[in-house]
Amino acid sequence: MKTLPNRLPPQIAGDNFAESELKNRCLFMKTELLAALALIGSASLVSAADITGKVVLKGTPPPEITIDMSTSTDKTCGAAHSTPVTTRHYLVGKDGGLANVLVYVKSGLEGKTFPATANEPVLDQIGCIYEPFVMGIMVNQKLKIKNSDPTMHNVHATPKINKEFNTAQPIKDQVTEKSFDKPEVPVRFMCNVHNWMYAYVGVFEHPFFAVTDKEGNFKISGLPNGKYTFEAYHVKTHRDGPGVSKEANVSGDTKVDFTIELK
Ligand SMILES: [Cu+2]
Repeated sequence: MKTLPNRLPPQIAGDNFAESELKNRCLFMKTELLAALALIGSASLVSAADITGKVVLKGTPPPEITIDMSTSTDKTCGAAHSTPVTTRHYLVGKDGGLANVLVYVKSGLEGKTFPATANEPVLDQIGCIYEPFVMGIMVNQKLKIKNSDPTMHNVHATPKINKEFNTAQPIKDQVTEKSFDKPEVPVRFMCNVHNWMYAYVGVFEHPFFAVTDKEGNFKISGLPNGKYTFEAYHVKTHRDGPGVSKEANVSGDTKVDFTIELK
């Protein structure tokens, strides 16, 4: 940057303005440059990788069970569906891809802390079914539990590590906010009014988790490079046990696939 000769006094007001304006602009450019350099520096220090993969089910799962809502005294549930509703134990897509599997970093992040993200995911009750069936949240992240039905639900979380709660939601569009302060995979949700209603929520100390889609695919974004153990947990297969784990050295975007075998 060329400095302005300041030994010569400005002759007119216009010159004076031009000089200070130029100084300001130079200062601004310098600040911008420093900010850009800082960004480049931090990006190279905490390079973040996307972990993608597929969870495949090996073996033939038992058929789903039809949920007969007509047995309930609550007729609003059955009326909400025009086709039979079944359990969602094993949703298998193309090439054996298994849906509703919680995939997450099980170890490798020790000593690091991650504050709960500000977004508030929704666990909905619609047509007397929890939606989604499986989801993940962070420790202390606010979870919105919603009743979209014109009937009463009784949201009952039955964790083993976290604090149990049991909340009636008698009004349509009622929302109750809850959170869990300890990691737990999974926290089971049921409804004390409709005995077929279940949902499973994984609670994690970090944001590196995902739930497989209907083709069994998942994506975990923004994981710093490092050595990790990943876990794929499926409610019906793994129940109270651990899921399937896999170690991976992450250096940039990495593919991690899992096979869950029925015994
Ligand atoms: Cu219910």
